[in-house]
Amino acid sequence: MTDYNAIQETLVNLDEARLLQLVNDALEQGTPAGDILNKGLIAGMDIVGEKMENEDMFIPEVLMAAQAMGKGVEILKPLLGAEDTAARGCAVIGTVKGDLHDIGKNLVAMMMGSAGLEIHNLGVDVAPGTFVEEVKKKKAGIVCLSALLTTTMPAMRDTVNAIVEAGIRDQVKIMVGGAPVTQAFADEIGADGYAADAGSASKMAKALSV
Ligand code: B12
Repeated sequence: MTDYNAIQETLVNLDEARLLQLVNDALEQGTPAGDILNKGLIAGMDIVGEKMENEDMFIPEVLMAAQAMGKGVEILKPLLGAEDTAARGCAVIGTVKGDLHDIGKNLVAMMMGSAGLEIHNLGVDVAPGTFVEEVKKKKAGIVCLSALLTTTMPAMRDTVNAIVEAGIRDQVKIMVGGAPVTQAFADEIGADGYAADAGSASKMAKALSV
């Protein structure tokens, strides 16, 4: 039986080598990659978030945890949700202006990629105009906006408005997500879809791209 608590604790304790060992051990035991991700790494990152809020962990430590998690995800990547490879369309994804959080956005990009979409990942701190340019350049059918801070949620609205002002709103579906984002907020800013996690995001993208 995989000890998910041990994976969470090693992430919180920033013991990267042990963390990667536990991830590999879990895979060898036949634990599904999605469970290791959700019950181990993401649950561990939630604890890191609580500690950050309570000032038990600080930015440099949170960054180290994020890096360790990233390496764990790299191990799991080839095993996560590889469904089919036929291209289903093209999606542009990025974290909005002012926001540097990219772990969740990269997970969404990875899951959508393995669901057969061609993904253009613009990175973090992406200005509304850059989203517009890239959607036009790539002729993307979907644009995905990620925000992890309440202070950067308005940049999502700015991006939706920029897409409308550029006259391309009817050519692209807009999906939004990130911990503080809700369905109500998505509706308010005029997005086409909201999903709470990478798995549902990938399903929604498939539905929107048909
Ligand atoms: C790691 C982290 C950091 C790292 C980021 C490293 C990196 N490369 O991403 C660093 C140290 C840089 C950082 C910095 C800061 N952070 Co920070 N950070 C976190 C932390 C602990 C984890 C975030 C994470 O990766 N979660 C794991 C992933 C898998 O989950 P996720 O991002 O939510 O993504 C999932 C879903 O939301 C969804 N999703 C995500 N994007 C999208 C997009 C679409 C289209 C869809 C459909 C779905 C979707 O799918 C994902 C996968 O399932 C959170 C706490 C938390 N529990 O969220 C705080 C947190 C987000 N940070 C916070 C803060 C305050 C900051 C700082 C302002 C701190 C400071 N004083 O400097 C800075 C801001 C820097 C900036 N300008 O962006 C606060 C935000 C509070 C708020 N309500 O606004 C949080 C909540 C911590 C807290 N409890 O106080 N942080």
